[in-house]
Amino acid sequence: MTIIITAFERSPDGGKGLARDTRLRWALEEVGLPYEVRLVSFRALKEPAHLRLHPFCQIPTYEDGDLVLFETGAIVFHVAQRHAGLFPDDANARARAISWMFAALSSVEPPILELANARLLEGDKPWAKHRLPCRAHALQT
Ligand SMILES: N[C@@H](CCC(=O)N[C@@H](CS)C(=O)NCC(=O)O)C(=O)O
Repeated sequence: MTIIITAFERSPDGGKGLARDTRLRWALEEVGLPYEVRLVSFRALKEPAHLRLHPFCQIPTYEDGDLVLFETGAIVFHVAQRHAGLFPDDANARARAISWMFAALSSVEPPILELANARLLEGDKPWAKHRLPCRAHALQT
């Protein structure tokens, strides 16, 4: 059964690969698993067929036969557990790698996203200049 992941039909970065499906592509390619990509439009994200795959109507998703997963962290974790090449064999080293997976998603990604949103979505607001240092500070702690 071929693994199928979803990605944006028209990604906001103009197809440069900066959406979160990159994480799955990277993990799958590292372990040498073939996969197909189903491209979805923004409209299709909200339709029942996609909602069955992702409760928050987002990409990426992962399908492998009967198994459907969402959340990049969970998907990469699943791939890393089942296929050699991503996790170290040593139990403690593996536990440290898992710590870093959680850190990436819950400590590193949120302030980066905040900063990107502050620049891209709120940069033209009159209060943006004052708000930006607060968000930048979160990245330094
Ligand atoms: N925590 C989720 C975030 C998924 C996410 O934010 N996906 C974005 C694209 S990178 C998306 O589908 N945005 C469209 C939307 O939310 O309407 C994960 O890591 O999988």
